[in-house]
Amino acid sequence: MDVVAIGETLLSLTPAHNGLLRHAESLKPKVAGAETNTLIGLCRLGHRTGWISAVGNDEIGERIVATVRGEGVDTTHVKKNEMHNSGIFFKEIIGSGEVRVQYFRAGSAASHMEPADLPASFIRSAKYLYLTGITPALSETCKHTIFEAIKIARDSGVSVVFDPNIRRKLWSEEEARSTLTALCELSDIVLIGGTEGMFLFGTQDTDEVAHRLFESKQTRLVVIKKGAKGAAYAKPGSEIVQVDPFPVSSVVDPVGAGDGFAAGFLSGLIEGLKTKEAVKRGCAVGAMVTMVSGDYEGLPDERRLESFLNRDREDIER
Ligand code: KDG
Repeated sequence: MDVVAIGETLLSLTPAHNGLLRHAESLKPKVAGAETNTLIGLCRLGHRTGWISAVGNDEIGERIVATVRGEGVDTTHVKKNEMHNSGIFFKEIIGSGEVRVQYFRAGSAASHMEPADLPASFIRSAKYLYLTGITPALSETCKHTIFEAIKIARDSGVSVVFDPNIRRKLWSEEEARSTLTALCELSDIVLIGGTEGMFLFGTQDTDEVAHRLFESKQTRLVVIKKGAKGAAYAKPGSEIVQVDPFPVSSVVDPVGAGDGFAAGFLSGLIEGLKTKEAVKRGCAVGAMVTMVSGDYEGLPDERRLESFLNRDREDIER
């Protein structure tokens, strides 16, 4: 496997038209989960991925697994839980760029994942273990599961890539800060948003965030995602490098852009691109995700990514 990830994927219910949920006359069911968004993005770019999770033994779980498997992700290690339901959430897109979510995932099948559920050899088979800060927020057992997965990966030389992906609705500020900081410190590569740097380290200064993360000695690359402003990255002992954004004419749905970034970036690393090129690819895929409704639907395949990267030339050649 190129990348293995652990996390919860949910059924997302979104009003068919932008606006408040209270006025919605119909809802569109979709599948969404930060980790599977990234895995799907990697599959579309030609890479082999696997997902560790749990869903309820219910129709929603069937739909989630069928969708993720249909995109090419190995779902062999997704358990069906007889006792607990699959998670769902409502997602409102109120105006351009304003998104609200309401989760119904407390006590879900995925929130009952435990360290003993981890398929160690599957994790060991990967080049990268991809984790986000959503999973440890789901429950104490999920938190232990993530720490155990990192231990398995580190013991066998699998690189750990971590995106704090802070979800304030899922846990207290103190618990989020202490757990996510600890997880960043155990990770080889940290992909962090500008406001997340502020939340975790009290600063938006790229240099300072990187410096704090390098104190752990485990982290060897920090990528700071700045949304419409592009990204920056740093390695221990080197200067910060800025990467330009890919402007988009209109943002249809910003959710999932960070997961798309991770997919583009990781695909670059797997293909042996230089760090700057991989970060640039992350910016491009993140931008493309925002142009399409849904958390993963806008993820490009290789051809669409190529034409987006060369779009100035395409305009002339068409
Ligand atoms: O990163 C996008 C996610 O927020 C979305 O796809 C659903 O996993 C999800 C979550 O926890 O919000």
